[in-house]
Amino acid sequence: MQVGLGAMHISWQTLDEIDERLQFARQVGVDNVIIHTPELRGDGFWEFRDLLMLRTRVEAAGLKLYAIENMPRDFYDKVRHGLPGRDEQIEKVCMTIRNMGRAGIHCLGYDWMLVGVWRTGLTPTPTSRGRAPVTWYDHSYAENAPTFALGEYDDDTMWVNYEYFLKAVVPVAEEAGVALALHPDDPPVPNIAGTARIFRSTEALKRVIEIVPSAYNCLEFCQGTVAEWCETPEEVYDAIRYFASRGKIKYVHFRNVRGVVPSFEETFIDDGKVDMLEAVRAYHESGFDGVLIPDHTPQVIGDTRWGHRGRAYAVGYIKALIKAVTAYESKA
Ligand SMILES: [Mn+2]
Repeated sequence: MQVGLGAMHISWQTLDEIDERLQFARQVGVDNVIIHTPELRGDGFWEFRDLLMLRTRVEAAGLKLYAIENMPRDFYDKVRHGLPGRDEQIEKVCMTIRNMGRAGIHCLGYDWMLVGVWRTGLTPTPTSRGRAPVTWYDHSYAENAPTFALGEYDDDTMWVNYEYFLKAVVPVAEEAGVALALHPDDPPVPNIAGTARIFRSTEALKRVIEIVPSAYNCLEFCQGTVAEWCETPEEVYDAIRYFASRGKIKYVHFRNVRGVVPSFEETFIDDGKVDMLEAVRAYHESGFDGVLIPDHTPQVIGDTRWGHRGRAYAVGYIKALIKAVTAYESKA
């Protein structure tokens, strides 16, 4: 189990900033990074050479490029929407996967949310520690959202389109040696803007790994999202054990929340409903050997827009938890 840092949106135009963030990651003891939606060149897919350059850039900072998280939405919008042209897009997604494998990048995180991640506020709340601005979601504020531009999508349609995609790409991922890692729907409510959000329960994630049984059909386990749908912390630890013991968790968005859908807020890593020490213990005991990353963090005084201080706090906390659990184990 190692610590990583992610959510670094990069483009070829902002590489200077990226080098600084990579250096920062290394300074606070990070081993791996997950690059979020890199804006590389390429017509609907990523080129081998650009992927390789991305990897060597990360490695030059003393880090490993563990995964790329999220392709541009227009790489597979027709696939997610079930529209004509989806087969051509799937072929290009397969080219991206093959090029990643050739470039030595072995994990691709993705999601299946038609309207993306939603929050209804980024403010201090009555319960946020030190009145830190946190992101929160209260479904009552989202109920009047206008219907998605392409119309309504129900659960069955979403599942059919998803299965079509998964069955086409997993065999290619196996050949390429690139694990596909699905992020659950955040927030995990049944519907936003007329679009069903199918990955909103532990049962749904179990179905995902059963559709195409493969070591390369895996999860980007957003523990924060899982906690958003679990009434109790014990349900979170059980989900960790279920998926980690089956080798299905490639990496973890290791963050904490208060509340449960339809209303929750993000918290500092040590201030939410999940005991993160118990969570790390569950990963460790289940044989998890991937990466924990902080995902997003609350805003603290004097921080940068990207959140250097908040992220450093979370990374330090995660490193200490890993140390505590592994030291505890070796003495037991
Ligand atoms: Mn997440």
